[in-house]
Amino acid sequence: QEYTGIKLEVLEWGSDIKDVIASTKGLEGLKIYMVAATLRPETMYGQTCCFVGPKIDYGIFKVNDKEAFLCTPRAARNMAFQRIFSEDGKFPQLASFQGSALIGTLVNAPLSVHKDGVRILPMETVLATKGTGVVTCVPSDSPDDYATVTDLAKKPEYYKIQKEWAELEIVPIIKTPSYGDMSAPYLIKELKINSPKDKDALAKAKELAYKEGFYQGIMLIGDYKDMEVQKAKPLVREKLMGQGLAFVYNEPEGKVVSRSG
Ligand code: ZZB
Repeated sequence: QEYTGIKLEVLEWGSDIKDVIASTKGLEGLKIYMVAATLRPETMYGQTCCFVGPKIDYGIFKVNDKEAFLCTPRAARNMAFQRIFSEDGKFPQLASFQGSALIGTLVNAPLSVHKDGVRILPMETVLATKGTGVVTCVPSDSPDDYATVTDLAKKPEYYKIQKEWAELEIVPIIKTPSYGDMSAPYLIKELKINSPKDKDALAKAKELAYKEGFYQGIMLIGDYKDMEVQKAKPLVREKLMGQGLAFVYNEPEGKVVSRSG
């Protein structure tokens, strides 16, 4: 599986992790990025938050003299063998913690309409065995993301978050003939999905949204407005790569675990 790694720079650490970061040696002078793995770079305009699995282990890994990446150790290891880190096969770990510690951290989401940044929020269904363990949230076009932000906004105390973190405006990114200009909320309603735990229905919604978005979608925003998604997708990816905010990340064969299976 070929993903695009999206670099979300940390702007402000959440209260639970601030002290850990302050006392961690080796971070001085490094920009730290949460790295999200996506198959849909063209949807980055619609990012409203970024998810981590609260019980998953994460680390900060030194990439080179300027940058460090925050992701699962498994992803850092894979990246180190894809010439993403300065020394082949090496991925020096500077810190480690669980995802729950990151909740409330503010990050810059490249291309997002939310220019002041978006918050790190918990998603129970994030898989440690896929991508980077960091999932950027696009509720207009990802049914899983829409179901999760809806649930988070309903129970902010339970999730120990501020309600408004889960309620950033959802803007239309892609227009499709069958599902209108926001496929995810449309499909969630159509398939009567009530919870982020509704696994089978969400897997179906995801597949439908993928197909319709890719084959029939038209961009509604950004540099490639009015262009077909099929054409815009590689252009958005190249634009982000040109800005140093994205890179190609390959998931090794045989280790891909899909959420539906
Ligand atoms: C942004 C985005 C916008 C995504 C969208 C999807 C959609 P797949 O096909 O199963 O490989 N993802 C990435 N890593 C994980 C993880 N560790 N655990 C759970 N989910 C993860 O799925 C790849 C997609 O699953 C990625 O692309 C990411 O969400 C999420 F509008 O990034 B995506 C219809 C889907 N729309």
